[in-house]
Amino acid sequence: MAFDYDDTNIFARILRGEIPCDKVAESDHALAFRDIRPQAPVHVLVIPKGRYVSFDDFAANASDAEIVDFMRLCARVCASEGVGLDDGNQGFRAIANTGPHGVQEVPHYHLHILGGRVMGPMLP
Ligand code: DGP
Repeated sequence: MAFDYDDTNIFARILRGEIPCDKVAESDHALAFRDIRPQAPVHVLVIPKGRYVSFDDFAANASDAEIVDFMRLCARVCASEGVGLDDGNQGFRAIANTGPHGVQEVPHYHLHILGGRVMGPMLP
């Protein structure tokens, strides 16, 4: 996959407004929306607005401002969805599937926030 960004991926199309999404929250540099195939009562995807293929692309190449903004939006989502520990909730799982071994389907970096039930053990 390298870090070659494909502007036709489905999340790029959501960001351009070509495809609708069930928006949860938005910030200057990031967007949060519900996964179309939810795996838990809470299943939100948080994506940067910038053109980053994967977790490692984002971590290596996004600006400090983009990274902080992204993480703060994640915190806002956890609070508003009622899963953030800070509010006395039961927590969540955050997953970034990355590349072929991570079984990443959409080549635009996204963090899955899953909650509302006890998660199973991590797969090997
Ligand atoms: P992955 O790349 O494997 O981390 O998973 C991508 C996730 O994106 C998967 O859980 C389903 C979700 N997804 C795929 N297409 C769409 C879409 O058009 N809209 C929304 N909201 N979610 C999508």
